[in-house]
Amino acid sequence: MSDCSERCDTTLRDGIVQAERGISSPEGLKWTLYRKMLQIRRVEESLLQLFTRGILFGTVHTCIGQEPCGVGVTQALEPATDVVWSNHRGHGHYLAFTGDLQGLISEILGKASGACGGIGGSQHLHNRNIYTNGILGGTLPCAAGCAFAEKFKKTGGIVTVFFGDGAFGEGVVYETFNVASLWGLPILFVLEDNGYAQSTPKALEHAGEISRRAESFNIPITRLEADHAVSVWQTASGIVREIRRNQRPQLLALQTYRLAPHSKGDDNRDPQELEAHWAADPLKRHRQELAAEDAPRLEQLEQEVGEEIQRCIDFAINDKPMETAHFLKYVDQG
Ligand SMILES: Cc1ncc(C[n+]2csc(CCOP(=O)(O)OP(=O)(O)O)c2C)c(N)n1
Ligand SMILES: [Mg+2]
Repeated sequence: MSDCSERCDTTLRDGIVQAERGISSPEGLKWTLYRKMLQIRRVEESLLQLFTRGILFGTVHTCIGQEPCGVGVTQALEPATDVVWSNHRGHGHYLAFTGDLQGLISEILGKASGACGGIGGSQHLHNRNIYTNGILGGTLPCAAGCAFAEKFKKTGGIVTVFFGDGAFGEGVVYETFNVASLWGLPILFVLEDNGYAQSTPKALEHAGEISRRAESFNIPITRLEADHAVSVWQTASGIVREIRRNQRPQLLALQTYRLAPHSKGDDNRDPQELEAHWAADPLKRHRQELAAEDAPRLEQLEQEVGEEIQRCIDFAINDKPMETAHFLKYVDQG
């Protein structure tokens, strides 16, 4: 994978430079955040199309509608030193944090140029300081371990872990809250509460207000409607500063909504409910604000985003498939 990691690092640096450019002014930031959200939306729409065309296999969980969460929170982090853990719905977190478009698309298509050489796929993304895994709740203790390491090594880095409302059904979440609070770990728990775990509405699964459960572990909670990437960034920035300073965990509970099916075609939600949420699509709202500011700039941005994605898809489709030989060394040959 040496070629791949070289290329990924270059893309990662490009992503960081772009992010730094965007943050130089609040106005620039709004454009940067929109570019990231749009890139995520268009990539995931393309993935669904590739699946329909039989070019893409396996599972794909999109974050369509939830983009302000990953984009706003990761913009508040230090891309070089902080660590991110994400779950089965991790494409957006990965793209927003790394900017590694080619690595993501190739990875999901199972190609050698993927971030993990194509072997990890949609749910097992890794690039330097970001890790994703589909085991619900299982990422939280891993994130706590990383946070312990950052604290122990005095790197100044903090760890962010994204998880959904469904993960609150896993006991390991509470064990992690306990240890994180007891040991004073620099960790930001980000709950993306979209009201459903696959096809189960939250009210059928959880008693009480789930985010309040962190209170009994002495973990401060901030609740926010994640309908605008700028407000998510603003809130997350304040929390990140506090965690860096006092080396204590916090929970950011984001209210959000998944506009697309859980995975690909599996959706049993009320069509009227869906329609109402599509009307409040945070990407559309953000776009309207920018269109009023500078329509030609917006048009150019959208064209660039679309072309870049198409180039990466074409490259991935023509790339060689993942090479499995080097992984077989871990297989017991006896
Ligand atoms: C330990 C475990 N149990 C079951 C699953 C199957 N599963 C995948 S996603 C999901 C629902 C997740 O809901 P939530 O945490 O709210 O995240 P969302 O999909 O809404 O983003 C389930 C049950 C899993 N991946 N891991
Ligand atoms: Mg959920």
